[in-house]
Amino acid sequence: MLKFTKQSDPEIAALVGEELNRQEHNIEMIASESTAPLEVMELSGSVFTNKTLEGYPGRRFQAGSEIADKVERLAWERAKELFGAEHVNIQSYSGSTANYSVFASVLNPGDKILAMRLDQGGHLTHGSPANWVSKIYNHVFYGVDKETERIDYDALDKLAKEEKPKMIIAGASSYPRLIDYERIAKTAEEVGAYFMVDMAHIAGLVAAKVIPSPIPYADFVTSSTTKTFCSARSGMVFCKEKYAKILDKGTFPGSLGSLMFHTMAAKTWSFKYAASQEFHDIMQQVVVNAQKLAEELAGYGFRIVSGGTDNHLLVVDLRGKGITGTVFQDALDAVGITVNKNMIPFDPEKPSVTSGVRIGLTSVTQRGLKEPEIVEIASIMNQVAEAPTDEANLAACKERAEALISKFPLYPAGAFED
Ligand code: DSN
Repeated sequence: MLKFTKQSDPEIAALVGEELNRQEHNIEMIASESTAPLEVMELSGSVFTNKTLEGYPGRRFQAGSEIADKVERLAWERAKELFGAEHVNIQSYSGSTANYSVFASVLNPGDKILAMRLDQGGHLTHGSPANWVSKIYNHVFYGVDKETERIDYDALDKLAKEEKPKMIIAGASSYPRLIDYERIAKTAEEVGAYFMVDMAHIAGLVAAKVIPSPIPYADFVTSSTTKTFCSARSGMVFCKEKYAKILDKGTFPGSLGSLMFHTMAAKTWSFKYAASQEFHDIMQQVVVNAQKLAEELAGYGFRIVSGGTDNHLLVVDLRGKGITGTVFQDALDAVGITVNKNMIPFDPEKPSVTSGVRIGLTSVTQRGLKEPEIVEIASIMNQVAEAPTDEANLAACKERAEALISKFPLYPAGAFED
């Protein structure tokens, strides 16, 4: 690995080695993470990084695009087939820019967007005051029902009828349940709003047909490609054919510049891989593992937000254990289990503290962990929660975590040897 960098810059090469070592020895459970297959790593580092291109196949602004054009066209065909979509644009650099390109395509400054509250599962780019979109558009927010902790569709519908937004956004960063796209699409149609779904977190599960797809219901579906989709750090947007031209124009030149063809090549590979039985089986096991972890943690007295999960993640309310999200996140980090603190719905704590953690199962499932290992992880987590500042306890938990994960290599042996 890094044959040339090791010679010219041992310092940065060493940091890459350290990060590989960290990932190899840690139980990575950040819900927005996955492990990029080696092919994604190869293609992301390929000579396509040298090519500057703008525009679309047959309509480029720079010469020398013949081969890149073939890549983009191949990606379109594979992506449309995989997701059953009428149109795709794969030029986004990330999930965030995928969202921006849809906004640039169909919205005007001052337009109203109805989206999910950030503190109940939504995303920064859907209208957080901290994100620049809040300076351009007006945002109103829906959330979850206090009892069920699931989206309150009646309240969403009522709000949409009062506020008459130009766009309704569904999709979230920490929502463990299926979303009723058909129902929100009906509301959007009734109020004359565009319906956009940000499926960044669940794109892999959707591609593998393990959970329902938003594509038949939404005008636009955006996504990053790193999370459950397990591909390059990049993005994509799907839409109905009737919006194809406007989306492409809103993407380039509307909101993006020259293309990142190295990650487009990697995504092209992933559109093929995601149709495989192997990928399907991994995605199915991701959900099984998430449900198993929820069940086991509940058995130890942790409260699982909404009572469980239908996807790759769970949100755990720690108040019953008398600890905050920050304390649990840091204690787990000390034993080699990586999660993030997370607001629970109607959280009494500040975002910098939180009452919960969000746990994702994608990376560990890719490494081959199944139910018996998930039972062990839940047991370690419980032991950590019982004495999160006791160094002897954390040392014992670290030993258990290392013993578990060392049996499941992150990458095949020798993958990064020169
Ligand atoms: N939205 C952030 C997350 O879910 O972790 C990054 O994608």
